[in-house]
Amino acid sequence: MRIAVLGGDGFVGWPTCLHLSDLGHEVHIIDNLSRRWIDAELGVQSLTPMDSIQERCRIWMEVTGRKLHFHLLNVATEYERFRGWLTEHQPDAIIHFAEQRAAPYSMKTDRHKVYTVNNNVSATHNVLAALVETGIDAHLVHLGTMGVYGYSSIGAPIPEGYLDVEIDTPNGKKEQQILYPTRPGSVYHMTKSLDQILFQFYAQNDGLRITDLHQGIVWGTHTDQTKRHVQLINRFDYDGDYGTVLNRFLIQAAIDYPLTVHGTGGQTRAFIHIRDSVRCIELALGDAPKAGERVRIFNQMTETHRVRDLAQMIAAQTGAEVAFLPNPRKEADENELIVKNDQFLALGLEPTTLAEGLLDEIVDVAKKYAHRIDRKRVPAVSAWTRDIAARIETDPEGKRLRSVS
Ligand code: USQ
Repeated sequence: MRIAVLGGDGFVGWPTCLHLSDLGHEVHIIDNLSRRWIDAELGVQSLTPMDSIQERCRIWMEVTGRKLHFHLLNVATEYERFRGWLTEHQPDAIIHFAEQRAAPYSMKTDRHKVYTVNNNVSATHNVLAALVETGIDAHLVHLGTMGVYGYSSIGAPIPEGYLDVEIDTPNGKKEQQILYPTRPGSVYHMTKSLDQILFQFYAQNDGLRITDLHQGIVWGTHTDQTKRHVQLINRFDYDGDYGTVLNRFLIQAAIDYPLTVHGTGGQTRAFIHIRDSVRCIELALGDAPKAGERVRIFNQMTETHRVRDLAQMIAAQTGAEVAFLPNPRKEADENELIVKNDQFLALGLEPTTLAEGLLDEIVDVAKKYAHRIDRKRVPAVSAWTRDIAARIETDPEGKRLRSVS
């Protein structure tokens, strides 16, 4: 297949490109390199040293003999260029990662909220409008999030996208399936909720073939392909805005930094290893809906864990300290989470779980590159509201309290 990967330079985008190229697909990376610009804006860098996208593609060619095509293009702001690109290249599938993906970044300031909404919603809508206009029947696979469902404890498993409801009508009860009601917990998660409505409309109105992957928190860094050469290494975020919880705890343990649990750590979340993430995308590509069918929604996760259990498990393994900090986010202190993921299991996904020794691999990567970590960038300091901002802990190590005399 000829596959366009929008956002193919990012944390999941890059390993996905390598995985699909390895399977023999013709892969085109479309990216505006915004994630690299955000690093510059925030003054942080990936824990792992990343080469330029052109250099990464050159190395992949050298190692495998396979070409990765790179196109510098902003899908959110360069609609006509993107439409022209589609007409010229006629992809069979499009994988859409081209969205700002960090909840804390999206809540930093009003400017970050506006950027996240404009970028994410425009990118998605531009892809949909361009597919209709060009008449290209590509399967669109979108990286959505488990966070669209919200985190209230309902005591029932979260279905894969659609909820069975009974509606009272004058002729008795009528059964229907509706999109699971969204309850986003950040501006970022809200944009993915808006995406769902855009997909529903274009699948119904224009027969676009769309799959939406409701992905959990990705952990890990290496895949079989990124390990093939040191310059193919994936990015690894540890900072308070882009680092995600499990990867953050592991690097914190590696550099002897207290594990930064927000609140009581009673938040239960869904997780998936990066290797499974790229495999799921392969499986979703092979299971495209037909024109006229509703959007296919998969829950792309393999297990659920409570944040404090993760911290305690890592502390027990590594001897790290656990710090319970005021939560910079507005979220439930404690929640239960049961999630259905039957569709990927039925397609042959064999989940990689936390139990499989891969935690050590991440601690080893973190130790190897520990000299690249700026400890001041570890605390999460983006607050969800003004009131919360007033009580954020910016110094979990307690350095400012240390006597210098
Ligand atoms: N948390 C801590 N300590 C930390 C960092 C996070 O206790 O140092 C807590 C947060 O308060 C939250 C939970 O861990 O309750 C998860 O936070 P996260 O930063 O790991 O994940 P999140 O902000 O939800 O976002 C990440 C990705 C996003 C993806 C989402 C999947 O950045 O792109 O959509 O995971 S999900 O969470 O299932 O919606």
